Amino acid sequence: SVESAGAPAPHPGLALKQAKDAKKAAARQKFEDAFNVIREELVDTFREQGMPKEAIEWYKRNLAYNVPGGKLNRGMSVVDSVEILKGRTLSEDEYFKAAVLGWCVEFLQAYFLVTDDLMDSSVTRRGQPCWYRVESVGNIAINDGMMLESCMFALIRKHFRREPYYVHLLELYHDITYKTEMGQLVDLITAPEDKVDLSKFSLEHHATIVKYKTAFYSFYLPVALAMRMSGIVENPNPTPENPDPYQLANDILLPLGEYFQVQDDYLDFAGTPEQIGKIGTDIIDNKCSWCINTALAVATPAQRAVLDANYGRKDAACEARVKEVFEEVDIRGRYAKYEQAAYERINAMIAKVPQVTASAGEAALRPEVFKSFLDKIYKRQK
Ligand code: DMA
Ligand code: MG
Ligand code: MG
Ligand code: MG
Repeated sequence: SVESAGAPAPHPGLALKQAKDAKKAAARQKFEDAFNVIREELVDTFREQGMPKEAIEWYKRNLAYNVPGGKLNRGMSVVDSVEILKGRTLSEDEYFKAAVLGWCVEFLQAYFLVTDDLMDSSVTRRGQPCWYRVESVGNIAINDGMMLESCMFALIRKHFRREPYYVHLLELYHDITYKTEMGQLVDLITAPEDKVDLSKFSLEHHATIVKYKTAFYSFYLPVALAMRMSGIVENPNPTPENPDPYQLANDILLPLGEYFQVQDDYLDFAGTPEQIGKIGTDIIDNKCSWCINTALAVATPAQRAVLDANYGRKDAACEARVKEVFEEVDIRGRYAKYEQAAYERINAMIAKVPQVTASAGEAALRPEVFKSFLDKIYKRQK
């Protein structure tokens, strides 16, 4: 037969996976191509202000070092969501605009990460030294971070100022930035460097922190932006059968974001730097993370004493003692259970989203928007 003459025929499942991976890679490439256009625009505008040559070079390096190179889940979700909401392939112009909104989320994220790494005294990010630790950057990273935020508003103004939903976009970026900063505040003051008090931690307190510092900007923001761009409006008279689409998105995406940050907390402990691109600092930083809260809930008095004596100390041996207790109380097994339960709980919420039958050509909030986001993060290893 034909098969026996050459190499064995590939397994049909494998061929499907390869086709899927190729499609994913192409989508990522297209999104990254949009970044090159956006970066050129920003640098041109910067140059036109008559900035000195060294400033132009610095600005370029800030953009190149801090904006691309992440997983791009948040940014690409804007594009994916616009496609799903509109229920069709986007025109080139629509694609680029959706990509601008997506890259704006990535700029916002870059701003948060540059400042977060300074405040968390982190060492590496995305497999390279944190920006503030790069030779001759130091505290200039604070201003560089703020400039990344300003880039976002400059881009929205340039590409959306004539759109009827412009003010909604501005309000979203402003409101969500504010909420994220509230979350960072609670995260930081719950983790004082000089005073470890594990009795202040709880899973409820953790839930508040992660909702504000992560869930709004990472999950609600990309989808709400896509909804605005697709022309979806609020429902001023919501009923259980016909809910407000923004409230509905909020109700599903915040739990999804909480799950995502629990993954981040778990990977801070269990992931290798090669895998997650950063060195975990939560134990040394005295963070109110999912791992310590889960351990505290089940620790014996002896284990609790070890945690009290070693958590939040700037000392590798203390960190190792805490990690031993995490292993003893089976944080790995408990996390696997948590992840499965979260996945099922969120899927059940998505299954209840009313199937809005949109009239032809009209965008509608479809459950696939949430499903696609959930499937991007389920069992993630980085
Ligand atoms: C993430 O907190 C939240 C923001 C706003 C960056 P984190 O410090 O756990 O993030 P990472 O683990 O990436 O430093
Ligand atoms: Mg951090
Ligand atoms: Mg932090
Ligand atoms: Mg973290």
